[in-house]
Amino acid sequence: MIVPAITPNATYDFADDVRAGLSQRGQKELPSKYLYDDVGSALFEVISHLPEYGLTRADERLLRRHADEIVNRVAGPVAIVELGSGSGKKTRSLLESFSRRQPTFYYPIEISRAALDMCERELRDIDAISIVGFEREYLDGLQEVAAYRKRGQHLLVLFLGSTIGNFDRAAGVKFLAEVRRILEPGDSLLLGTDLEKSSAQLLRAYDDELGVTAAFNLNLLARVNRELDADFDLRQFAHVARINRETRSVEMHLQSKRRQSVSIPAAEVVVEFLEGETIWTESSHKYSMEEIVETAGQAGFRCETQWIDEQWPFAENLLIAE
Ligand code: AVI
Repeated sequence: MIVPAITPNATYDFADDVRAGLSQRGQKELPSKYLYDDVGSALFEVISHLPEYGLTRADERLLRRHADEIVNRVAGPVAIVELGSGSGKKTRSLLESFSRRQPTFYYPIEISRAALDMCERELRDIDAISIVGFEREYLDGLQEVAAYRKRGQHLLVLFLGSTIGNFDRAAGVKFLAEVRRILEPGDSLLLGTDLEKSSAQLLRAYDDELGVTAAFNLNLLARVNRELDADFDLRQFAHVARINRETRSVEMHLQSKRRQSVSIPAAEVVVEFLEGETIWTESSHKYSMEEIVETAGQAGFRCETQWIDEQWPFAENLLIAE
């Protein structure tokens, strides 16, 4: 069953963020959340099928293999809230297992309307699962769901696909602590985290041969053109993936191929680029197993179980709110 999605109540200001990120001194940057408009979400879906990018498939394999065990470890009755559902495909096996136990509400929370639509289409055939989508920022959506929880009902929050890796480590702990504040003791959080791996493997994953990740990254400039009337010449920027050893992350940048100036009328700014200068668009932090336990503890969770994929270093972590 699908209940119509709840539409946005928060307007985050794309123009302000673009102006601030591109006019700051030093490293220019654009927030990675803006990678996911309709085109970006569709390109990310393609990335998840690329042979070089094993992350999403590892996440799906773990959820498929351990779905029943996860359900058994989560006390019921339970409502499931997913922060950033994407297409919803990887959540299917878990929802099917829950639906065998009892009728369950599933609340996907997404800032992308297109992703929410895709998710609802993908999962609507599962019996005994009622889907209510929220077009919201993660914490706003979680707060709303938590406010309406029924007495005696537990929440299981899903934060899969290593989206936590797109926060820097301190911001990751802060975000988990905010999730914890909204939850009650005994609620759970299933956290998917990509684990450390070789630089060569990471560079292949974030700079694939077909150029899909390059298109995903460059679409951010195309989005600024579409939505803010800018005149970025996409052919004059190149996608670059870099390893940052200090932060144990892989970074995506857009590098200016020449000295150029770009006008962004709706953000009331003209931006000057030097040849070789970059816009930092995303970091994907990689975790160690011990670090996840520690991070969970700092945020007010106990790590109950960790499952690891054998083909692509990735961990599914079941955390319990203390
Ligand atoms: C969504 N997120 C976890 C992806 C990642 O691996 O950091 C986004 C992505 N960026 C480039 N490829 C995939």
